[in-house]
Amino acid sequence: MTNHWLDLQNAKVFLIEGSNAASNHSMSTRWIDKARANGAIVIHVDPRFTRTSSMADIYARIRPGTDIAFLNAIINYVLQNKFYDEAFVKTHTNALYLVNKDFGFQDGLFSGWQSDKHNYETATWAYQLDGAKKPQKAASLDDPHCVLANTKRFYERYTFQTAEAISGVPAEQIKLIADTLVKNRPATILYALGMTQHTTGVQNIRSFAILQLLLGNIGKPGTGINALRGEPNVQGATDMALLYNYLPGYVAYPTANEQTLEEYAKAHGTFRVKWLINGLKAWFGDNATPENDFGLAWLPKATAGKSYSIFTMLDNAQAGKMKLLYVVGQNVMISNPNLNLVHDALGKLDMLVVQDLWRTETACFWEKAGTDPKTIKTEVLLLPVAYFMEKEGSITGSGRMVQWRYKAVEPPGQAKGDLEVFDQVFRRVRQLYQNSNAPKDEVLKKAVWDYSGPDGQVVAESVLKEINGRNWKTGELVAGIAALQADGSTSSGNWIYAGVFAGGKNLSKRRDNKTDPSGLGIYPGFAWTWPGNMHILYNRASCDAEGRPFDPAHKIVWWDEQQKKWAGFDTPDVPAPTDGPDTPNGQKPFRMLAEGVGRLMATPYTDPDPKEKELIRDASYVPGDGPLPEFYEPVESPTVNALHAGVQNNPILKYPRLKSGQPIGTTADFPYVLVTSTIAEHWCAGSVTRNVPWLNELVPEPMVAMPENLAEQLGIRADDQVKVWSARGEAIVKAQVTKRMDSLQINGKEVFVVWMPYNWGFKGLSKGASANLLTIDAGDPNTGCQETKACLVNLKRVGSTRA
Ligand SMILES: Nc1nc2c(c(=O)[nH]1)N[C@H]1C(S)=C(S)[C@@H](COP(=O)(O)OP(=O)(O)OC[C@H]3O[C@@H](n4cnc5c(=O)[nH]c(N)nc54)[C@H](O)[C@@H]3O)O[C@H]1N2
Ligand SMILES: Nc1nc2c(c(=O)[nH]1)N[C@H]1C(S)=C(S)[C@@H](COP(=O)(O)OP(=O)(O)OC[C@H]3O[C@@H](n4cnc5c(=O)[nH]c(N)nc54)[C@H](O)[C@@H]3O)O[C@H]1N2
Ligand SMILES: [Mo]
Repeated sequence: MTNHWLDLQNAKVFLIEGSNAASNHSMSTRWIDKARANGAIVIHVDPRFTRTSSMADIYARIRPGTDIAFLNAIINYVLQNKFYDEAFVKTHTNALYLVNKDFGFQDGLFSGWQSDKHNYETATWAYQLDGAKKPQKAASLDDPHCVLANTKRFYERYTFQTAEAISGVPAEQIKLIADTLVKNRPATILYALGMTQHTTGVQNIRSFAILQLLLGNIGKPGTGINALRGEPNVQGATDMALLYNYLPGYVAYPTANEQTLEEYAKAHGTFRVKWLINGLKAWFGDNATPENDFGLAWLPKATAGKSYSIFTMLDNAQAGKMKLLYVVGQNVMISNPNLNLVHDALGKLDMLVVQDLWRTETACFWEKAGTDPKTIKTEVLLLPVAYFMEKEGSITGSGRMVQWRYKAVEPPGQAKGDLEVFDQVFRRVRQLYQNSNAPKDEVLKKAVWDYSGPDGQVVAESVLKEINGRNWKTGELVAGIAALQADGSTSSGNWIYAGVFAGGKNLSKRRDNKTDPSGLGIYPGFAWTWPGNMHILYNRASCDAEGRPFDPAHKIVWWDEQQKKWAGFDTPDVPAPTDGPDTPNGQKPFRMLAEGVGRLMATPYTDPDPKEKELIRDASYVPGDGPLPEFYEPVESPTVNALHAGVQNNPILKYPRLKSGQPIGTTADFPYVLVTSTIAEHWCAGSVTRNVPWLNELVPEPMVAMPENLAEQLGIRADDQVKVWSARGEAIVKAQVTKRMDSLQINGKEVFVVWMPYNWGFKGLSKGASANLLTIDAGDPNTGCQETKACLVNLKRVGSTRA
């Protein structure tokens, strides 16, 4: 989230798109309801009418995978009619920056397309630079080469009528939604999996960014782009480098081209190298010195441009190239798409280690129906672990708030907390390698590993202390990011968490829910929010160029002329608190981008470091599939791309990845669109909830939901047994015939969408067919996020469950 949960109460409009917040983030409704009581308007865009739709003033039914067409029509309307916030756009975005004159877009492809390599050369997307390698700016927004002009030209094709033909949302309704957003500010956007689980997932979110930047809806109370995160600690997990291409704190993972700190700085900038040095110091301690580049050589290096996502792992397992897979808290035999292939891959491993609470479908993959366990050579080890109330530690929620949780009960039997398991595994592995001289094993020998208290038990807080960081000479815990140095005198396991343990106090334990000086829901003494206890990111953008709040009645930060520093109810999001609006640092509301302003076009730019000859201060990354979001059909689609039939799907996508096991179905055999998701009554893979009898009573089995008109066509009645099959697998489940689903008119043809929950499998108290037997394992080419919100299936009645 750019903003945070309590801030939802400050919005005048909610655009909830690709999220069933009322079911899956039910706490959000407390703050949405508070805003509604003050007259806020709720817009919900979803292929299904859900509990969230029932709280909406405007519900728009959309075809899965077509949000870019829908959003681009709104953006086009804003641009054509100059409904954008001109002061905000000129000061806080790259609208005035001049773009390379060779930039263009034609027939579905941006300039720089390399058909042999299947990707883009991005030079033509770049800014025009001056002699000091700084971007050149136009005198006015009318300059035909500025970002805003390029953006406007790109969006012209997206009329309300075009968007209706692609998405199924009626043109008048798109206009109504656009007008509602234009006339009522601030507006906030809430999104989740309906937007991300697509082969255009990153560009879906880019559309949100462009819309909110144009409307001036960033950095202020009641605004923002708010990802409602999933698993309780998934925000914390991604902060701590669960993502394969990052070290903790979203610091680019070093590749084999970056063997030294200098090479790393050349590629990623001196800004990021500082965080890397503090990380290395935290991980390797006294072994990390300036002379040995703080032990950078000991970190395993990635191959540049290679994906290390779960798909790569499973593809490697499938090809027999992976020996051991260690699965912690994930039930891949339920939650990954194309499950028949996953099953095949697990059976080709030498060993599978599962660290879980239960004997899950993954731990028991050899029990799947139709499998002869004798043909599987994989040895499986199950390590039983404690559940959340049986251990202590921190949880970071969607609003980046870190909260401490305490242990309530002892774990049963031999189960141990994950931290304790990792501690024991690490110590034993290190023991095994103590006599090795191989360079690749240095990482094991040189790592700092001491998380034990006096009694030898691991102490969770000692991990949080390492994450916070220390002054390496005095041993004192650092007070915040500003204290971190690039010379090895400080450490921090994750720079964005520096300050969580300021003054030796675990601030994530704080619980002051009374003190809110802003009156806007910012409680600085409740827990601790990264970075630096900042609740609203980009909050510098809530002020004009001079540092005065655009909306004095809802101010959160400002430039204090008397004190000569940035001040406020929230921690100001500025590079340096004493660098005023008359300095370059005072005009960088988006300081994590090399140019410091919000990007309407995402152009490649590296910022030269004035202090370091030949090095850059910062490099910013661009999505591989374009500087602006273009609509492409899902891999399996019920229609042709209405904008450019020659480029049907995301052009940089490489799918299928394997020679077999990844077939692509077409409408001739699979006429219906399947969307999958979770339900309020079960949790994800269902490993936990399908073992709770009360929840099984609420929703005892999986189903396929379909509209009444489709059920009638196929002769299906409610509760009939229905076979659902795709190019990859089949499932037999109960029919749910419902008015909540409906068909859509797409490119002049009727298209039917059906839905299945993905929470079932063959273990647990409630068993049922897995939806992921049907889904496709194509992923967004930038992130690898699976396209489990759109694939093609067929349906047939196979029997009745009625007496
Ligand atoms: N009770 C409960 N709560 C949960 C979970 C749970 O299992 N149970 N899971 C947690 C986890 S891990 C996560 S990630 C979150 C998920 O939270 P959500 O993202 O809300 O979950 P979904 O229901 O998968 O997807 C949201 C909506 O997107 C819609 N959708 C599908 N395709 C599209 C599309 O192309 N465009 C648009 N506009 N909408 C689309 C779906 O119909 C669905 O209603 O919930 C978390 N909360
Ligand atoms: N078709 C389709 N597939 C999807 C999705 C979809 O919308 N559609 N959503 C996707 C999303 S967003 C997600 S997050 C995934 C979720 O998929 P998974 O992560 O596979 O599912 P979970 O059920 O949340 O949890 C996995 C396991 O963690 C175990 N567990 C719980 N607590 C602990 C603990 O403290 N320690 C350890 N070691 N284990 C623990 C549980 O017993 C469970 O077996 O599914 C994805 N798959
Ligand atoms: Mo999730």
